[in-house]
Amino acid sequence: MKKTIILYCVCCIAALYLTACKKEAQLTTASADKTADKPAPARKPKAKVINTLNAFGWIIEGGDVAATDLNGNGIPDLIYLINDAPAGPNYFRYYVGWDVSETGYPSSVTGIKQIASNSSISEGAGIAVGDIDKNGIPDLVLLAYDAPDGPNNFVYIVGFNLNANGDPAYWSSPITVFGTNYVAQGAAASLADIDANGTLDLLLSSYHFDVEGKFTYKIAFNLNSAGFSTNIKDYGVHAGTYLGHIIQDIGTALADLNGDGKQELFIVGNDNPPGQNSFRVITATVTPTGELEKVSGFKQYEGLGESGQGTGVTIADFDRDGTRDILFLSVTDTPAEDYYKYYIGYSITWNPRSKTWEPFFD
Ligand SMILES: [Ca+2]
Ligand SMILES: [Ca+2]
Ligand SMILES: [Ca+2]
Ligand SMILES: [Ca+2]
Repeated sequence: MKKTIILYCVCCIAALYLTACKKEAQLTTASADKTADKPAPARKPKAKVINTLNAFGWIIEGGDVAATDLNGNGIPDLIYLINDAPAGPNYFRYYVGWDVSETGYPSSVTGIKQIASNSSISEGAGIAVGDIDKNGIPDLVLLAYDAPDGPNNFVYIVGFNLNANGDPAYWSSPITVFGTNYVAQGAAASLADIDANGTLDLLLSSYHFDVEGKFTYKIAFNLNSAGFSTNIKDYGVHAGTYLGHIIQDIGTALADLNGDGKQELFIVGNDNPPGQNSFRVITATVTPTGELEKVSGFKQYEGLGESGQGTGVTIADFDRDGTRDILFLSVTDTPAEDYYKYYIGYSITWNPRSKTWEPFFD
């Protein structure tokens, strides 16, 4: 009898506890509903639109694109870059497209700007924008991967304090960082505060060109106001980052997509077999010490053209609905002229089934 009473009491307590939990759960649901009650961003149907702009290059080895807001009106502007690599000295050539539409086409463009890329046998180029010297005005990193026989180097320059036209107040000296491999096809640069200490870090990467192509990278932590770092870490070849073995250039983008203080990384390769190209995309998360975790397999997206000599990727809220969107760009070679070709995927979201970050295409 005593046992039954005790058991009864235990059951009562358990039932009371469960009821309390239920109430708690209901409260949580109610407050979650309140958040969900906010009007959802209107997602207008948007077709995938392929934009084409002249790339103003002839023998291109690498290209990229960066979204920023140079004229300060809240509408993303794009900076388009190629590394023109004839025999002899190579040149960066870039221009700005102001105030792009929801599908990425600029309302107007600047003239072309040209500056030495401090390399002569380039394989790949990258662009990144961020406020390195912390004065509230965006700064520009232009990267070339110099790949002569023997040791290869990342060589970059920083244009500090861009005006609305995309011209910097001054350029840094060329900054050289030993390369990550000797047989590169493609390189990329991205800026973010990877170790979350309030100072920007520069991710420099290249793609190791062999049958088991691999992504290799370094991080230049905490760039100073002259644009260089005294703490560069080499992460070598990263296993599980095979994108293909006919990759022509790569692009990278960093953004903290889930708000946990760690940067998500997009690695985009332009796979260039005979015939139609494709974008191949791996996503990962970069830990504050610079290691990659949650590295996905590659997902293939529609390519642009049959000969991509440059690849770019950049993240911004292009349709201004409060979600981040991603732009994939190829610098496409034709016998006559070279073009930037690109499109946007919207509202980057975590796909728990494929364990990768993915945009939507309506
Ligand atoms: Ca703008
Ligand atoms: Ca600045
Ligand atoms: Ca930092
Ligand atoms: Ca958006």
